Amino acid sequence: MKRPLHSASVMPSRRGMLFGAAAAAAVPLSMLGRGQAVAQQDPMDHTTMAPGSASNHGGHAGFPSGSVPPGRAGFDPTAILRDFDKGTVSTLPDGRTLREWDITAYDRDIEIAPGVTFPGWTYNGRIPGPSLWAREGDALRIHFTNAGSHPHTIHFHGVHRAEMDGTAGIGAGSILPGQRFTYEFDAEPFGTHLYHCHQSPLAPHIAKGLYGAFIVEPKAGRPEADEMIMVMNGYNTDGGDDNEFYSVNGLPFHFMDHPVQVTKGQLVRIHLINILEYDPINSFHVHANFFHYYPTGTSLTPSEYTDTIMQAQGQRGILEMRFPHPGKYMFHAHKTEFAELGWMGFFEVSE
Ligand SMILES: [Cu+2]
Repeated sequence: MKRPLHSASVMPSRRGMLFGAAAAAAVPLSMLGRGQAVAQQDPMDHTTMAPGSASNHGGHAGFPSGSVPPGRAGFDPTAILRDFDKGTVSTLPDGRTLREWDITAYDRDIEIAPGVTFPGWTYNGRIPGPSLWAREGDALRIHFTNAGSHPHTIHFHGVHRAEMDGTAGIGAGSILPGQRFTYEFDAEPFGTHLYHCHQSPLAPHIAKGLYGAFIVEPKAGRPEADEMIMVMNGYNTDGGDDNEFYSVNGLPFHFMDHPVQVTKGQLVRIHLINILEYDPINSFHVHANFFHYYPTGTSLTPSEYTDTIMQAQGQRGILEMRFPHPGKYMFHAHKTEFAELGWMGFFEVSE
């Protein structure tokens, strides 16, 4: 949906700019750096960008690349891969495990790509927010503080009572700036889920960065594996109706510069979540390998053996694979445009 301040005459769409620039310069799309693909000046001040500051060193087999150092962004997608936050654990009088987390929403400017600062809305200062991990049947309490500039909520995917749904207008509803609320429910069903803000207008409240993974482990567990989380997202940096950058775990091109380290023959389990706004479909493709896919992670029996899957917004699932050979293998959105705007990376397999 176009917003009136961003009509095509004021703010050309990313696609228009990309193809216009490509035609004018008569160079392949894949050779364009992101600096050329993104507006230099944003009348809505959604993003500030120093002219010519986006790097384009094209160092990866002809693909444009250049990720921002995690130290400058303030969080590290590689650390997020294996950062399962199990909360503060105690035991209830009935013997059940209680897990508690503190989550604070606040506004934070994040350098998502070299020279590109995104005015994010975050849970705990990072995009995606913390990846909450629980075992099926655990009691959960999420102590939410809104320290941001707008009303927010936390809406969990899972089974719970209406007043714990984090939906504006139901139960506590919108949590206003300065207010707190504790969401309380049980971890069910097992699977790979997510949480996100559910305040209107919904698209920007999600797209600004208010989302994260919510993993519920089956009671009996799963086979031992190198387990990781990949949250697929996008960044609308010009205030239009599409995205200018795409990533896994928050920083475009990060896994090109910092390949995911895995061991030959070891079972790798990826919790893959699509929280992309403004584009209807995202996808995941791995090179030179196949994986078993468990949609939503709610079954212990895979539905498919493939090398490519797609997810609509809010969909997620578990991928399980073993790499039989050492070396570097790409993984990326099979939508080439998303890949070239940041959603690509490498697995690096060692003996
Ligand atoms: Cu919100």
